Amino acid sequence: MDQDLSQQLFKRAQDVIPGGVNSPVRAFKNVGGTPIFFLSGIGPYLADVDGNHYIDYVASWGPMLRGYSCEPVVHALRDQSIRATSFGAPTLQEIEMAELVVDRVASIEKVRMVNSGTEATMSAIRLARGFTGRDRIVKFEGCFHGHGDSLLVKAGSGVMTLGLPDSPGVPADLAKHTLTLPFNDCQAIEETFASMGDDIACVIVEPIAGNMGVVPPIDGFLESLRKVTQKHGSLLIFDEVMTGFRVAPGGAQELYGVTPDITTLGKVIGGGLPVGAFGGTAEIMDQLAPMGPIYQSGTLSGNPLAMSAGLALLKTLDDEFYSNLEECTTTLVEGLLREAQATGIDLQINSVCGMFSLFFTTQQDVLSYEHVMQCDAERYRKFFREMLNNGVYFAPSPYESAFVGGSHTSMEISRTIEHASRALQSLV
Ligand code: KE4
Repeated sequence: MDQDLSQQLFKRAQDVIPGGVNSPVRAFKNVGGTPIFFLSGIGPYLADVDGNHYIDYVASWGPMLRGYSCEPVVHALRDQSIRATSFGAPTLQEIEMAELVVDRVASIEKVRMVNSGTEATMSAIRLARGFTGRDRIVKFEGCFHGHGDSLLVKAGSGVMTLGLPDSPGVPADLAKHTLTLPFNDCQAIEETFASMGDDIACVIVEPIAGNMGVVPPIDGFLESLRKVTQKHGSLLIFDEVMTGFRVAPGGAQELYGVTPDITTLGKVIGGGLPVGAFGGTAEIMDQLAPMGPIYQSGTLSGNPLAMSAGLALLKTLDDEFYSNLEECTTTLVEGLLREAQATGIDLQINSVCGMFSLFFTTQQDVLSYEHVMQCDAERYRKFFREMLNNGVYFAPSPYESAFVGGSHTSMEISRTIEHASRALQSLV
């Protein structure tokens, strides 16, 4: 596969952009080789600057739920852009977006728009700390919530020890307020809350982990988070930046029937433009300025272009969309597992509607960060490279989710399975 121009552009990019990319995971560090520079996309297909074409399963890390150049989104952007791209003042589209979010996500009575998932989770943490008057927060190993300082924290030496910075530049004095517990470990959460629950402002969790690959919650895990936070007056934050509007109309909270106090959203709600959001009960959300004392702001928050694109996409997501997405995801996953079995390759796949991950492992279940770390990342890298060379673009990291969208048809699914068969054989 010719990558000459991508290689030239990557070299040029590194002269003026740190690492040549505006977000680390794009640099292909986890899979080796040169990142692909893309030129255009249509439906489930991407074209790169060297003229190569790919069936895409990255979906820009989730936003492209209906594929690229989705007509309603393109038309909405065209119509809005000739009116104005930003006012820094209220618009009708912001109300329509808020009303749609409130309508679809049962736990949200009021919602505030921001410009990224990081802003959403950072703001939600501040809101929870301000609302409860507490500093301590709980997150989980393997879950990612963007690059806010309080969330770039790793577990201390023991399960209930204070957090340590997971990046230079994060003050130890801040990191110490963040506890990092094992995902899917009900006992750890119960013990932690028994010991210090009344000091904990909130628990933030990806209800379906998508940043260590897809790791769904085990039965009772989300319920245990809801129970202990309710008992100790802490808030439960579901980070649905990735799962929101993807795994079900009302997100993972609808799928699992557990109601958080605050929900963070992003990716899909912007239709490919920079958007994040956080919402919850009116009692909590009204603590935000200008209603309440907790400050949060943003020049381009609720930007009319992003609202128009997001609304255009979200309005296309009806029941038929989700049943097709579920069916498409299942067909692909079953096909990949069938080919792995036929090839004798040990492969597990975790999947939920619209998202899945491949784990090369002999383990039966991959249900924790520890399980993920025991998987064969090198095999993933070889599989990724083989698929890429055959025109199928999976996430350039074994610790990310792959995304099926509304524009993938049985043709792309069967072609992907065919290429996977050859890629898996190359691993034997
Ligand atoms: P952004 O700030 O990247 O918009 O959102 C941060 C974020 C928050 N919460 C969850 C569950 C997320 O998955 C993310 C961002 N996801 C990563 C990859 N899974 C975005 C890709 C990147 O970092 O470039």
